[in-house]
This record gives sequence, C-alpha cells and structure tokens, in this order.
Amino acid sequence: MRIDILTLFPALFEGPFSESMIKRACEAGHVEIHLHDIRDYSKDKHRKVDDYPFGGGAGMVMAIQPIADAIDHLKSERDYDHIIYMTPDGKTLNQGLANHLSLSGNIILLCGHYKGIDQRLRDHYITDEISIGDYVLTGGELAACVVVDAVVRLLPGVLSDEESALTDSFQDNLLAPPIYTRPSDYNGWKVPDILLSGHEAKIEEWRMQQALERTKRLRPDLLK
Ligand code: 6GU
Repeated sequence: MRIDILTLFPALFEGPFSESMIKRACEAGHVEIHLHDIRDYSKDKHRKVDDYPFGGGAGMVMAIQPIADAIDHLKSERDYDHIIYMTPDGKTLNQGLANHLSLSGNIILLCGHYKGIDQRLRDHYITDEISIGDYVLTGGELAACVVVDAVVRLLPGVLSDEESALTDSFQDNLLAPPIYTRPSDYNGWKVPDILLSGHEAKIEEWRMQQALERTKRLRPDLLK
C-alpha cells in the first residue's frame, strides 16, 4: 500500500512514523508513506497557501491552486482508490472504515488547517472525508496519524500471529475481555480460576461472556 500525505507540517509526522509498528511496516515494504509539503506547490512568491473567505467572516481558507496542483501531480503518476480530506465534519473513523481503507492500493490523505479548504476541492477532488471524533484539533495531521496507524496494522504481514487483529476490540463489535499475566496472585489480587483451569472451551465461553457483559455495560451503542 502507498499513502501520500499532503500537509503544511510534514515534520509533525516524523515522530509517529519513525517508531514501532509503522516504522517496521515501512522497512518491511508493507507500506510506503510519502509526505508532501503543500507550500512546495504554491505559485505565490511567498509560498502563501491560504486566503480570505469570499463573503467575509473569521479565519482563512486553504486555497485551491497549491492543493489542486499537488493532487494533479500525484494523480499523473498513479491511480488512487481514495483521496481523503481529514476534517472534523467528515465521517467518524471506526474499525469498519479502517478495514475498508486497508484494502486500498494507493490513498491520499489531505490535512486541513485554518477554517478548512475551498469547497471546490471537496467537490472535484475529494472522494472521502474522515474525522476521528467529535472534538476539534488544530489541524488534520494528528488525525491522519491515527488513520495511518489504524490502517497499517491491518495490512497482511504487519502484525504477528500473536498480535492478530482478529481478536481486537471492535473487530466483532465487542470490547475485548479482561486479560491477565503472571503472577496469578499479586498480594491477594487473584486471577479468575477459569483462566488457570486449562479448559480451553470453558475459557473461550468465559471470554465471550465477559466481552458481552463489558460491551453491554460500557458501550451499549455497539450492540445496536
Ligand atoms: Cl480530521 N481534523 C481536525 N482539525 N479536527 C478533528 C479531526 C480532523 N477529527 C476530529 N477532530
């Protein structure tokens, strides 16, 4: 999979992408992540990328030209399955959407700033609009990191069998059951007997029942 990220702040991604799983996935060739500074595409002599909104009002708008040129340039080199605008008024990211995106070959993530981008970019270039929740961030960059992390860990070969995404919370719309490791008794705090019983079928049944109980109590919305 190839992910192209259009941003005003490419350096924001360096930390998240240079550690742990994303780093390993890049090194192993499961994903290629390319960062593009939108300012590099500005035709303005001061590399300006924003302008005042027509009709007035507070805040600046990200202008068409630099972003359109950046996307045209990328599209001239390959086809994209999704051209995604990261915005708080987009569709909320969930596991189903992450699963769907992980099936893509090439995607673009466009990170918004200021009051947002010129509507004509949304009308003519953007295929999907994604938010990571009902709160406002200063820009789409951290949200794009979240999308990349959620998607890349699903790519075949990225997780080991032990880490398998199949047993994640949400993969079956259930929260994960409680987990424990040694010692089985920590100053009197005991691990449930069933987990020490060695009875695989009963353990599986207990986990399912715990997952259901937790989901009913903490996230009843998932069961609807
Ligand atoms: Cl994608 N962008 C911004 N600026 N804020 C957000 C968001 C995105 N998702 C949730 N809040």
